[in-house]
Amino acid sequence: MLNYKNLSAQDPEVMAAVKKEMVRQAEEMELIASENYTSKAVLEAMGTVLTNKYSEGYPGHRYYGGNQYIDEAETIAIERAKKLFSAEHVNVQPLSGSPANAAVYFAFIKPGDKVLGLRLDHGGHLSHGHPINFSGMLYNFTQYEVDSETGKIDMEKVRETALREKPKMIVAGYSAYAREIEWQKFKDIADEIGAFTFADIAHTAGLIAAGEMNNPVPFFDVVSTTTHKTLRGPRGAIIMCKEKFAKQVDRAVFPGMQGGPHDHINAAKAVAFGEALRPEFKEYAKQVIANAKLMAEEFIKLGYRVISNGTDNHLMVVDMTAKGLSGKEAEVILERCGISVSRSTIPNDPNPPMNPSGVRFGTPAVTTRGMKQAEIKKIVGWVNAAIEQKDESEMLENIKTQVKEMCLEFPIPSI
Ligand code: DSN
Repeated sequence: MLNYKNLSAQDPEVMAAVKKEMVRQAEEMELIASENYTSKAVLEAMGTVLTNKYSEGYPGHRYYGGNQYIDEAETIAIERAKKLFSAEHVNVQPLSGSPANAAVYFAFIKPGDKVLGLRLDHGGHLSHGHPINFSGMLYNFTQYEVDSETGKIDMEKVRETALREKPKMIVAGYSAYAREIEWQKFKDIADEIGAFTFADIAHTAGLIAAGEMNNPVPFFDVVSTTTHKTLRGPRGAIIMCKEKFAKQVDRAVFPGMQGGPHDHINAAKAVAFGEALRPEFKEYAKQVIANAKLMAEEFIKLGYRVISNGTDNHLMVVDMTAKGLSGKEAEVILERCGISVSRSTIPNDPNPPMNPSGVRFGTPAVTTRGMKQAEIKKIVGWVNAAIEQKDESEMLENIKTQVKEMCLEFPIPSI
C-alpha cells in the first residue's frame, strides 16, 4: 500500500476517508464504464511539487517566472499526445471534459450558432447540447438520435438532418454508445455543408490510442478527450486540432476559459501517455474490448436486451425492463454486492433520467486489474443472480463475499 505517513499523522480525519475509499476500491468491483485505475507512477506525478506553480501561458510563453521545468513537463505531455493520436497540435491544459468542450465551442463558434449533437438519452453527453447544460443554453443545438430498431446511428438520417439544419459544427463521440463511429461519414456530411467536425472521444480514447478503434484525429477539425477513462491517466482533458486551428484553440483554453494550468496533473498526463505508447497498452485495450464483447454476449444469453445487440468498445447499455426493475434499482442492489455500475437511460426511455430503465456496464477497470474472460463470465453470473434474486439478502451477502475474494486476487495497481 502507498505510504501516506504525513497525511495520516497530520490529518487523521481526511486520512480515514481516504483509507476507507482505498479499501472499497481494493475489495469491490468497478464496472462503471468511465472509471479506471491509474498506475502508481501516474498517482505519484499527481502528488508532486508541480502543484505549487502558476504558469499561465504555454511552454516558452508564460506570464510568470520560474517555469523552465514546467515547460519541460508540459512539452513532454504535448509531444507524447501528438504521437499517440497522430495529432498536429495538442493543448494539454483543459481541466476536465466539459471545460475542454466549452473551450472547443468557444474556439470555433459563437453563442446562438447552430450545432448538431447526439441526444443525451441516446448516448450523448450533457455538454453536447442538453438544455440544462451551458452547451444547450448558449448554442442552438439540434439533436440527432440512434435508430430505435438497431440502437445504432443511422448516417443517412444524420445527413438528412445536417442538410436540413445546416449547423456550423457537427459533434460526434459519445458517453453511452457501444458501436464504432463512422468518422469519415461525419466528415463527408460536414464537408457538404461547410461545418466544423468535433469529436469527443473521452470514452474510447485509450482504445483509439492503442489502434483498436478508428481514430478521428487525422481528419476531424478538433477532438477532445478526458485523460482518466480508457486512457488510464489523471483526471483531466486535452484538445487536439489541425495546426491551422492551434492559435484559436490555445486562446480559447487560456485566457478564454481557464487561468493557471494544473501542472502536476499535466505531468501525470505525460506519464500516462508514455504508458499508452507502450506495447502492453495495446494488449490492455484489446482485452478491454474482448471482455466487453463477452460481457454483452453473456447478458444477451441470460435474456437481457443489450442496446444495439452487442458492443465494439468497452461499454454496453443493458435494459433492465425484462427483469422487472429500473436501472436505479439495479444500481442499488449491485452496490449491496460490492459491484459499482451507473444507471443509464435507454433510447426513447419511458422513465426519467434519475430513474431510467438501463444500466451502463464497462470493462476498463476490471481489465486493468487483469481480469479476463473467465472472470467476466463469473461477474455477469453474479450480476444476474443479484438482479433476479434481489430480495434474498443472504444471496446478496454471498455474492459480495465472492466479489471481494475475486477482487483481492486481482489487486489494483495504484494501491
Ligand atoms: N461522467 C462521464 C461518464 O460517466 O461517462 C461523462 O462525463
